[in-house]
Amino acid sequence: MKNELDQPVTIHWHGYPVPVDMDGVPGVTQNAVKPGESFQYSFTATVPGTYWYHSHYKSAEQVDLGLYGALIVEGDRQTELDRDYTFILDEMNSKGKAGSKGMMGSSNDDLFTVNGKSGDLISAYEIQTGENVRLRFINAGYITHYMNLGSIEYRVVAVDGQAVMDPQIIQNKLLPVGPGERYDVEFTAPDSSFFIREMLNTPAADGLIIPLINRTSKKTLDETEYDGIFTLTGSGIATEYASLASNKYDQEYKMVLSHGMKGMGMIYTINGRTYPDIDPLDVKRGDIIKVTLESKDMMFDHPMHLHGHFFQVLSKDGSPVEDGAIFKDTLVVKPGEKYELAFIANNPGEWMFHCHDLNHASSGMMTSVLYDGYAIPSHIDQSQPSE
Ligand SMILES: [Cu+2]
Repeated sequence: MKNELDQPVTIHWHGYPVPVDMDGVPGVTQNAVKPGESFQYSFTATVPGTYWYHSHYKSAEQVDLGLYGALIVEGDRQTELDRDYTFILDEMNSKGKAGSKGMMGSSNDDLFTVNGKSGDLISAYEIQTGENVRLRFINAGYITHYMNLGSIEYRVVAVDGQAVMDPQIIQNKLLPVGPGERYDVEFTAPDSSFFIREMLNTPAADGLIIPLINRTSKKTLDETEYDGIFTLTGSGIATEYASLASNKYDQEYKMVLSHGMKGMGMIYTINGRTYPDIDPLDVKRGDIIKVTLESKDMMFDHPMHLHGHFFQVLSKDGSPVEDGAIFKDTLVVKPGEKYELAFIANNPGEWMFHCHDLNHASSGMMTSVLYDGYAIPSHIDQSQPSE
């Protein structure tokens, strides 16, 4: 990567389990790459799935202004696909402003985009009757987008890059894609064209309509009603890893998420504190770790993202997730919700664990998972902003 910007930059490979020195966190895993300088990121692409990459330097500005892209690691089933489309969802400001949230969390963004485009500028994506189509949704923005896939029957075949073992047929349910999350869906192309629509009740949603065009058909599926929202829990799905649900845990941590005021601005807190004054989660290599994420924030969603690892969602609001092991790297914690997670400490280093509303991260909601015996290399200047 060569930095031709007039400010420093790094690249974080969101979701992909890279070695720690490739993780792209300034002041923790590397020095920010100064204007005119270069940095070589290298890692092996052995874990198939849908990931993305983005700046981790002043990311609330740099990601908001578009410094991101998709990272697709193709899997064994790639040859079975006739079409494979990636849709990166985002919100933008038509006046080109960054830092898109006001002090009280209200958004100034007036455009919803897919692959950087909105409204009539959105490309048409071709399908032909009977084709096996995969769509990869990635959310690079700050709010959950609720996608209506028309009346087609689809399967959610991967979540945050991780293959689902027994994907069930879903129909007339909105697909919610939270900040930082990825959902891969597959379907057999119908004998008609159809539209994918964002269903949030805001004018910006009207500009996020993705046409899937079947040129051999004159039919277009009607705009459909929907009767619910796809949820991970209770959908009879499971990813391919062995469940950690009945394990004994080597360490247990609790992270209470909230917000408050400091001076004239908002702060977003973990256990009442802001980064870097939050104790890291200390782990040893090989440990199985349990983390309770509890929102005592009655206003804001907090899409919590762990670098370098996949975690299993064990329970939500006290009810165990019984349909199998769901492994993710980003989890939207809505106001008042409580989740239990577990992960295996299998990637030594220091790894950020933060809110992926990047304004919340830069205003305090960030901590790290720190391996026993690991220290930040001495050549890294720890005074740099890490978010
Ligand atoms: Cu947050």
